[in-house]
Amino acid sequence: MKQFLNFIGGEFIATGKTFENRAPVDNHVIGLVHEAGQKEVDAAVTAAQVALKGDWGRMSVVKRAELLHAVADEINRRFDDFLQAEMADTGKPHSLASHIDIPRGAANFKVFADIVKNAPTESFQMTTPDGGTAISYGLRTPLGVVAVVCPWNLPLLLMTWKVGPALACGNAVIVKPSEETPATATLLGEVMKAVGVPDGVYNVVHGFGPNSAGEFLTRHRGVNGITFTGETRTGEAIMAAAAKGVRPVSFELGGKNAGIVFADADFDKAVTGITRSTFENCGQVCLGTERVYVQRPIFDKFVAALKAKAEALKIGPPMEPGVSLGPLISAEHKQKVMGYYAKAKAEGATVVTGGSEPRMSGALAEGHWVQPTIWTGLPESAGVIREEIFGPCCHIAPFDNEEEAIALANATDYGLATTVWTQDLATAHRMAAAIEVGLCWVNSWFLRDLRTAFGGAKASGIGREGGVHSLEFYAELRNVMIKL
Ligand code: NAD
Ligand code: 6OD
Repeated sequence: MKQFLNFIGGEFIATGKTFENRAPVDNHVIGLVHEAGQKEVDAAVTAAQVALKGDWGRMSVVKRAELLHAVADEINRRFDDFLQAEMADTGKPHSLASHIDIPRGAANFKVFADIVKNAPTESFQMTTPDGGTAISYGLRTPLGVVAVVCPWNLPLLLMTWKVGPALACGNAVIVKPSEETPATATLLGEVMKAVGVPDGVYNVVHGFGPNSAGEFLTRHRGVNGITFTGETRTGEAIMAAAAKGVRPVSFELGGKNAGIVFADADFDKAVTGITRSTFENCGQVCLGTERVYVQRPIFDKFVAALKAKAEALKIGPPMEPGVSLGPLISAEHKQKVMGYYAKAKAEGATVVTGGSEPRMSGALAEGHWVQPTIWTGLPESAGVIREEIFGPCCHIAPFDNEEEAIALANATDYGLATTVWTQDLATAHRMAAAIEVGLCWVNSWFLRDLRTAFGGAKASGIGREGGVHSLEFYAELRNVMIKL
């Protein structure tokens, strides 16, 4: 039986307490995960603190950047190991994991190594009250020990999106992967060891949230900052933990994102774009579209076209040719999504397509499959329009004009992302300015440039990461004033 061990101070550590890691495609047991308790979390914090005082703390940014490039190269050399591990843990299609998850896992190290190496700080010269001269400049220093608490939907991508810049800035990290997806964070420990990242710089503690590794880590006073991706409700609990000791947080949280399609949009591109934003990764993308608003003249045609696209998606396991829709992550998550499918019907939705479970054969019948689903006809007060579902589903409603579309898009506590489809540049700019989100895609979705700011407005997050914005969290900016 495969064992997923903690990685602390450069050693793989077993504990007396394990839990099962199950495959979403057929619910078979992939392996046993060794849950970290308070003792292992304490050890990880100590290992990280020791690393900061050792070679890592003294290493030049150039040398650090070289090591992080080596990490990326080693991930690419072991590409297939990471790919197999990610597909086993998540059940996501090979086409997705091989084009997005693993390549981004490597790129996150290279991009942030280069950004940190090249990012300047400010510098001023001034005349002092006594008529002399002083020069001041900014100096970036590491935050210290950074806790990285991760979700399960894009495990390697989202973890390295935080670990890359944190290490580039000279911090030591303790990663708490999701209990659902322990594999790639563990594998990354082997990579760190192989390329010579000093012991204690990268640590992994496995377990759950409350009364387990997640809570022990985020409450630990030896942790100097917490970067978290996950549900808004979990963010509230972590923020309360971080308040003790006034430790900074960077949060990427939930969403209930609107997709807006104007009548002048390139119709085929808009349908393809909304198909991706609604169904990719089985709807388990925080940036995904669960509310679609389509301008009335093309509403019926758009609903019919999206229905055809949804029904053409091939559901199946990662390696089956042509598959574009995998399972949901867990039985618990399937229960939640199916609960919303039932709720939509109870609320009076017209089920355009889907709404139930696909029939899967053999061992796959034990997997966590759901049909891609489209609803129409609900009032904006309906639960499936207000609450984040995180499944392959959306509600489509018509709108008549720009003001109405803006009001509909903004009528939510969340503010993560939107995707707007129009060929009118002026409409696009006005929408981008008016919709209350951290990320606005126009005629595209999930198109990423890692030098740009990424994060959520309103209840979708705190802070921005990406490019130099990551440095604002992972480094303390010290001002040095020198009187000449
Ligand atoms: P989750 O909040 O349930 O769990 C995320 C992580 O937090 C897990 O590792 C979990 O063990 C840990 N955790 C849970 N309770 C904790 C506690 N009290 N203290 C410390 N740690 C705790 O989220 P999930 O179900 O893994 O992921 C799905 C959610 O993540 C969705 O809401 C989605 O929108 C969001 N998400 C947001 C972004 C973004 O960039 N904004 C990206 C991906 C996912
Ligand atoms: O692309 C990224 O950097 C990123 N953080 C994506 C988040 C996806 C959410 O599921």
